[in-house]
Amino acid sequence: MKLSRRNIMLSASAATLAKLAATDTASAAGPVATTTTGTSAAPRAGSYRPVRTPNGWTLPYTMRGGVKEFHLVAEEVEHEFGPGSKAKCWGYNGSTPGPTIEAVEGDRVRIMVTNRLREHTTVHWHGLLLPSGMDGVGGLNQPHIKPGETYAYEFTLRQHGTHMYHPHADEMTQMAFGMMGLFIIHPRVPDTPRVDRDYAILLHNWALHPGTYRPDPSIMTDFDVWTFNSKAFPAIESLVAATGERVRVRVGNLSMWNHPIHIHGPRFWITGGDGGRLPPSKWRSEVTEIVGVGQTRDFEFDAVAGDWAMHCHMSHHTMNAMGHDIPNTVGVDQSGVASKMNRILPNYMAMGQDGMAEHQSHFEMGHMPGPANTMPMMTGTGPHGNLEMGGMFTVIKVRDGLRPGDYSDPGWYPAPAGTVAQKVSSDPDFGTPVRRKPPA
Ligand SMILES: [Cu+2]
Repeated sequence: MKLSRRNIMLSASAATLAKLAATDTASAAGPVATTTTGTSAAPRAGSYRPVRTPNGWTLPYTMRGGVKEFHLVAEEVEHEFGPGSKAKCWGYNGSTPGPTIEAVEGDRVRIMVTNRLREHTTVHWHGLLLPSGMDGVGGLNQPHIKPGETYAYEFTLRQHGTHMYHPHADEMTQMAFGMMGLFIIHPRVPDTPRVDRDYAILLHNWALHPGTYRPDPSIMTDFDVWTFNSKAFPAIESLVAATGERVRVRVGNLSMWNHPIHIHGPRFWITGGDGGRLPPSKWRSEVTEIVGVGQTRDFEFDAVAGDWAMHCHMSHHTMNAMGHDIPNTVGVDQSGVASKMNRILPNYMAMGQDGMAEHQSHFEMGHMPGPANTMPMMTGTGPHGNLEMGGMFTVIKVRDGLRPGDYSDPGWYPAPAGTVAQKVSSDPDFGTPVRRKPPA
């Protein structure tokens, strides 16, 4: 059976940037970006708790005459989706997604955009309220930014919420190659309840066909790699929190599919998105929330101890490069097939007779070499065995007593005795389950 799954790899520059982001996002975001929770003093206007972009980073700014000045550079980047899958992508400042831009409602911002691509580009500030000439649609609102040129966008932030940026020039190609980023605007006056951990994730899909090294922009529906912040499981960082902390996960979608994002464990509420944080009377308790193409949604919950999966609920979106249009071998007697096939294909293995789960173990034991530069379809190992996941999947790790701001991976959850599902029999005829009779 043809297996194709993809991995993403980190380039050296992206790894350096990730390290920068992992040190202290508050310092990267500037001097106003500090608050403490648990104090009785009213939060200072303009202060905020910086977001954390898993596997990503936040763009520093410079204050010039009361304006926060950012500088984006559109360029080709060497990107790793996960172990064994690298590609030439396009992004900003050495990474895809580009760095997260973070500011406060009421700020005046200036964003320089330098084009180091070999074709023109622009940047559209998706969802932001701004003058028409700053909206970034090439040819409509402004001339295109030609290779080598730098344009300045300048506007005042008149809202708060979870927003995004992306090109509005040759969008099909430039977005397919990974040009996009998050634009987080905090409220001028911090509202309650304060969040203790504020994560931001951008969803994307990639037609990185098995054995290739550049995403295919011509694909409309049939993608190979599904990513959170341009990483596929198991390369996606875990989201870490202390028991009882208030956690927000902001999710934006600039892919070509809608993604039903599902969080296991705690009850979560949809508390806002591109419209900012809603009043609590508008919050919705959900188990799965579709984040549509071009939308953002904020998920909030009080952290409950454990290891909790967070993933897209489209089952093909939690796999890496997928072999499409392959024969269905489940239930097919394949005895003798491998020995016959081995005369023409020495590495052929007859698989899939009893289901697909065996793919991961065959691949990881090296029995079944996959195509070059391609992650296995299913991968990842947990404390109890193979996870058989990929793509848009990560784990929220909640532990008692973590220090505020400690984002280090705490390992697997040490479940208290008696709270783990356990084997009670190995006999298929065990017990007296009630079963429907087959139709006469
Ligand atoms: Cu999905």
